[in-house]
Amino acid sequence: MIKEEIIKQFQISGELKLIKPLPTGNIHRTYVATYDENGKENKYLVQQINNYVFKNPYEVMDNIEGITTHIQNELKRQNDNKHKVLNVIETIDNRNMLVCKNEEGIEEFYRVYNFIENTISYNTTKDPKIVRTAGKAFGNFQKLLNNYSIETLNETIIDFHNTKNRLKTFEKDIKEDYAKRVQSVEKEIRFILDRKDICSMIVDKLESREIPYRVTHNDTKVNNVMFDSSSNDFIAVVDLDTVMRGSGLYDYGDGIRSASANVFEDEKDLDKVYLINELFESYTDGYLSELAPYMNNEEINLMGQSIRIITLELAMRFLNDYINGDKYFKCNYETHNLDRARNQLKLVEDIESKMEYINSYINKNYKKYC
Ligand code: GN1
Ligand code: MG
Repeated sequence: MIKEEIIKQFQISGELKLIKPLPTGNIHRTYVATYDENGKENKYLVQQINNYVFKNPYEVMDNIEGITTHIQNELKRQNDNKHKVLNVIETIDNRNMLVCKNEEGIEEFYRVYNFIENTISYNTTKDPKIVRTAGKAFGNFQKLLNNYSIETLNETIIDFHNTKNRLKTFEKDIKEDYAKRVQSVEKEIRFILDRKDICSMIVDKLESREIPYRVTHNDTKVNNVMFDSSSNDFIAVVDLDTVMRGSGLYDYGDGIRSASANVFEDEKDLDKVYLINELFESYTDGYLSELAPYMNNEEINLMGQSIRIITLELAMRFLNDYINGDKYFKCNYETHNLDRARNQLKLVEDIESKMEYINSYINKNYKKYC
């Protein structure tokens, strides 16, 4: 549990009433702090940044400050009062995060955001309207950042969505077999290695500039969109840690992967794991309704494959972490990462069986918005 002294280092007025852990995400420790300010209840999101994953939290916060300020200005310029952006609450000495040492003398990093009121987020939803809105929210996010100076962004996790590089690491870690688990997952490894050729598809086109670098969110799960709790319109895109430069295709593919899967990514009953076509259509429609005019043909052509590639990438990351002895993702039980990997591989199979339909829907829909 987080200590009160830590939260009190931030510029928050009122009296601290309650701190509750928020069991969300696979990476950071998150808490909600409730304050009372002259009878009004205000909530804040307090997070301990995982500095095993984010080696340089200063650079993470730099990126976040840059893009939240940019979005704030864009919304103002467009007289948009409906949409919002996360707001970084500074420490009492005006820094964007608190750096302190724990009892063992190890550095820890904390940050606080305002809790956006009257909003709701969905861990899973099967409502096509909500899924369409999520697609719209992430398309809009890229649109708002279309003229951002990409070169100012730090690469906070090197080669984060570089599937080609992820494959290299995977092959190296299989050889090393640190946790002596390789033998038990040979079938899963084979499935991935049989698809080596698709790992470089997006990365190569980025490098040759056939598709553009964009400001990308890099974690476009539906639960990273805040919705208005009464109208269900999108209000803001959150979880900005992995905002970097990259291909918008990974964002689109990851959105479909998470928003249109029938079950959550650690469901063990693989018969339940597949893409719901209607939700794929809704998300795609929402996304293209915002971004289609800004996309080039090469990007459109790769949209379908991007769903397959990002799902394979995540399966590879889960399996790689299992092989390494579960160092990266938070696990609730011993085979958690393996179950996640098997689930995502099943999803890859389902996506592959629907590729023709997926591509034809994207093409048809793209024309509607151009
Ligand atoms: C991690 O913790 P969360 O949900 O924000 C991961 C994503 C994965 C996701 C899978 C920094 O995101 O890349 O897609 O788990 N984030 C990082 O659930 O590795
Ligand atoms: Mg995230």
